Amino acid sequence: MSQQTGTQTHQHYIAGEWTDGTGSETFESENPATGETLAEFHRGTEDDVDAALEAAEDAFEEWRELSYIDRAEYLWDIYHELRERHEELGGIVSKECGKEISEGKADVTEAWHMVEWAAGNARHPHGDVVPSEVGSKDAYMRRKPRGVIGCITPWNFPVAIPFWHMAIALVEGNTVVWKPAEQTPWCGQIIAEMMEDAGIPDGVFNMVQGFGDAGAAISDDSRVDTVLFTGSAEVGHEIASKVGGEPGKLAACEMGGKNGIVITEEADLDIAVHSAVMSSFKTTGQRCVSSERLIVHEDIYDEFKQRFVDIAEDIAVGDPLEEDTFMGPAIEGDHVEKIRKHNELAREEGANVLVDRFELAEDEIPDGHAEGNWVGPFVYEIDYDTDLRCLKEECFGPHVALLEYSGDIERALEIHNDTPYGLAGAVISEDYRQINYFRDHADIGLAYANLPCIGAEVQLPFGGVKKSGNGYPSAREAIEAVTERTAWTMNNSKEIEMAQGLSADI
Ligand code: UN1
Repeated sequence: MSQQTGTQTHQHYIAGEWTDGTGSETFESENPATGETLAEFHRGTEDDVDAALEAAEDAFEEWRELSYIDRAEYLWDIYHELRERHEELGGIVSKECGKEISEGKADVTEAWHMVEWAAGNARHPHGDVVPSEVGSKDAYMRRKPRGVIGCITPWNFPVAIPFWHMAIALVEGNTVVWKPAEQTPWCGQIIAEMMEDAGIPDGVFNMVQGFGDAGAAISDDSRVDTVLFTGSAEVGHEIASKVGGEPGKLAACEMGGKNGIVITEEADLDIAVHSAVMSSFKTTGQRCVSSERLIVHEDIYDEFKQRFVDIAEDIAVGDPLEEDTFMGPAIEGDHVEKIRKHNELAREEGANVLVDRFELAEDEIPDGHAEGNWVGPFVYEIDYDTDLRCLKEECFGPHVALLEYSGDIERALEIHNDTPYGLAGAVISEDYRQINYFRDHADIGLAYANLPCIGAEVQLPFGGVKKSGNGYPSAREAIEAVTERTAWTMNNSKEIEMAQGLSADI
């Protein structure tokens, strides 16, 4: 499938075959900037998931016997295809999920970075040689695949995040059953075609298109050894708690955030404003690492506020396929309503609203895009109080609070850490002591200094603490979630000698 999606109803990919599945329902992918239908898909059922899991189980024994390097060969084909089709795929990402075009392309770039990392890692050591107390013993930590990995991915990085999960799972010798987000099935279709074109053996990779019920059928099934989930906190916590009750099964979930940027009295204001704008409004605030709280020292508060507000008033919201657009639309109508509710909540809790472009003016909406899910920046200031819900609940939109603080970096960190989440954050300061204090005390998984809090690279761990995370489903740390460790100890002597001075006499 290329730029033209055609009229057929697209299928699931199970056991190396394209199939309509067992259900009678279909669903559509829509361009969030125009409301236009992009393509139609069969909606997966529990029976379809069942067939996919059976195929993945059957394929596991042969796949695990291949060498790491042979498994990685399949992924290298995909790496080249992602690079060759960069422009085209970037455009499809932008069309299907509304991200502006440079972000659409960056999504594809991040995908090939992940594939490159996972396939390249096949040639790296996969265990440890460990000293033994006993001279005649060899001790090692060795890894082996866990089995069937269930992958459930979000719409906002519809190409990169599936590869975060699946590239590592596959190279490590597991088989996969994947459900793409229901908002971005077209990207799912293209990835499944790539897996097929790369010649990945039947059943090693399976894709079922569909909604939460298909996702739950994957995560609830006892044939799944690990669930990798990236998405909302609500679903992630449900998966983590259910799976946690099943011995031997693992879940690694990365969820949202209520991310904050601390801007101290020692900040370079150009960097502060630039970082805050990028973090709050890129992807229309719909990254799990987007910032919704700017915690600014009183000495520079007024100047920062003026400069930030001026940009928020002006920032280009529009057609994601136009180069000079900064923010595309929200993903869907329901999400626009959710953002509206968050804006209202802030007002109810006493916000002084500085910018309200929630309803774009008619002349701001590009021609032919009246049906798009448009929202613009909403910026407010509010006196910090630990009881305010608007400072604790994630909006996942261009909705940002300015919080003025007085005192030292310790005070800024008290405010910064006062959310149930802990994914990403940044400190803007020219004072290394403040920077290092933030690094050591911010309750988050991804911390930045003098940078936006978005844009992590795949060779770093990506995950959070508190309500944001439960293990790492992505990037290099995903290896822990998709492999078992074997402590392997071997005797080189004809005698048995035990560690801990344990007597071997019988
Ligand atoms: C997400 O926010 O949902 O760090 C993923 C970043 C990207 C990934 C974001 N590499 O901004």
